[in-house]
Amino acid sequence: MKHLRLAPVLFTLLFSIFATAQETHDVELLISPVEGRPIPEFYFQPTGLFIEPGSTVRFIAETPHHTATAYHAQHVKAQRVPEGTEPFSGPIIPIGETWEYTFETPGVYDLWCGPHEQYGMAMRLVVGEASGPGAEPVTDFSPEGALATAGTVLNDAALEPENIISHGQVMWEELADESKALMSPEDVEAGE
Ligand SMILES: [Cu+2]
Repeated sequence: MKHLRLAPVLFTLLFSIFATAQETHDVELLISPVEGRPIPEFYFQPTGLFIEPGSTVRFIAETPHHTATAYHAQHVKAQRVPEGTEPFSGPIIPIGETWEYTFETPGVYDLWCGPHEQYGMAMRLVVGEASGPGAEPVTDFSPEGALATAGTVLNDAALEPENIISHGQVMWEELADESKALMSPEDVEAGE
């Protein structure tokens, strides 16, 4: 009889462990107009997200024509995902649809949106721990690095891996306006 009484407790415990590891997190792909500026903001929401290894992220195209693409050497970009991971990229997601990816290898993953990188559409996932090349600041703001405003977004203090870990997620609004200001690679290199 003793064993039978323990069974529900064990079941609950195992279920909660399983549920934690297999969690799915939503990230919205957004465009918002900015007052007094001809070009809107393009961003991932949340812009920083902590997940456990084995978790899935569902990218939701609330607005049209976005991708979620890894900063990977095979994409002719600075490597900003853990070494040994595949050069993953979603398709251009039609509005109202989703694309999912499961993150197995621990480390920092920086992602960009194919059509909107130069407008600052980049995000950071911390999978389990703050390790790998994505944990280092962006130093290349050229098209082969994290292009211009995408680089300044990723370098924002709110997106520091340890900050993402301690808060769980970081919203676009938490980033400094200066990090989101549209810049050319030359502007960034000149420190403007
Ligand atoms: Cu986009």
